Amino acid sequence: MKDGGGRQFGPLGTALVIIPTYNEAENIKSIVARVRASVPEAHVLVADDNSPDGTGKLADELAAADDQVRVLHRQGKEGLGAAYLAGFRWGLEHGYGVLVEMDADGSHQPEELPRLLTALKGADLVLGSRWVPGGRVVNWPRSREFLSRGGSTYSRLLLDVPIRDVTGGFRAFRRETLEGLGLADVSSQGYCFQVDLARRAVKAGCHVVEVPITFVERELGDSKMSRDIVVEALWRVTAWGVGERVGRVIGRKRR
Ligand SMILES: Nc1nc2c(ncn2[C@@H]2O[C@H](COP(=O)(O)OP(=O)(O)O)[C@@H](O)[C@H]2O)c(=O)[nH]1
Ligand SMILES: [Mg+2]
Repeated sequence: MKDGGGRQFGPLGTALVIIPTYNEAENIKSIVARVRASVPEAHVLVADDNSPDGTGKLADELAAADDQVRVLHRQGKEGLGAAYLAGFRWGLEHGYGVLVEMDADGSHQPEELPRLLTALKGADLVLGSRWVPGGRVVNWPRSREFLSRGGSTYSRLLLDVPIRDVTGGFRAFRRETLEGLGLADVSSQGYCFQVDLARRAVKAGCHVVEVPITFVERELGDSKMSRDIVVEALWRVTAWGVGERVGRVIGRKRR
């Protein structure tokens, strides 16, 4: 497998599409095939947490048949954040110029990847966004939409990040952007992992661009969303927001 060659996307270098999986046996083959068809130059890294349903083995079969597909086997379920961090580390070590986050369940449509990658030519970080004009969700229950919109609004206001879809997970980073985010001390896991990276990028002065996407609710397999993930996001976002405000007030008094 060639690394960092950078053909279609020119100076940015080769893109690595990282797909975290936990029990996605019904989805993994079609999603990888769709990525390979949509962006043939890009490489794929499946980051599997030892899925009991054999997703990792199916991914190995794909990798055996295709030089541009690799699998990162992890010991057990440690959450989305940890899987992405391991995937980023692997991608940076192997010289990729662009690192992409994408779900395995078809919610993020691989056919929209070229638009994200094109936008990255003029940005440090591109976010696939459900909540900008032109963005939408298909087949989502009202409760999920309410939670997602509410979570984004709460994070945007509390953390002062000018982003409409802060919790989304369909994203393209330049390698330099990721290198500047201090990934070594990221410990957030679920949705707040995405909020954490977005707020770090804004703080680092990155040019963040939102590109409208159509998010399609999964048809196969089960969501790993849980109460714990929502609770973790709520308390962490609140703690970050309060911490920053207190820090600013103390800084002002000292001056
Ligand atoms: N490696 C890994 N992947 C995970 C974990 N939790 C979720 N995922 C994957 O992350 C993506 C998004 O999760 P999903 O359950 O669809 O969440 P939802 O879209 O918010 O309902 C999917 O590809 C999952 O298989 C985990 O603990 N480890
Ligand atoms: Mg999903």
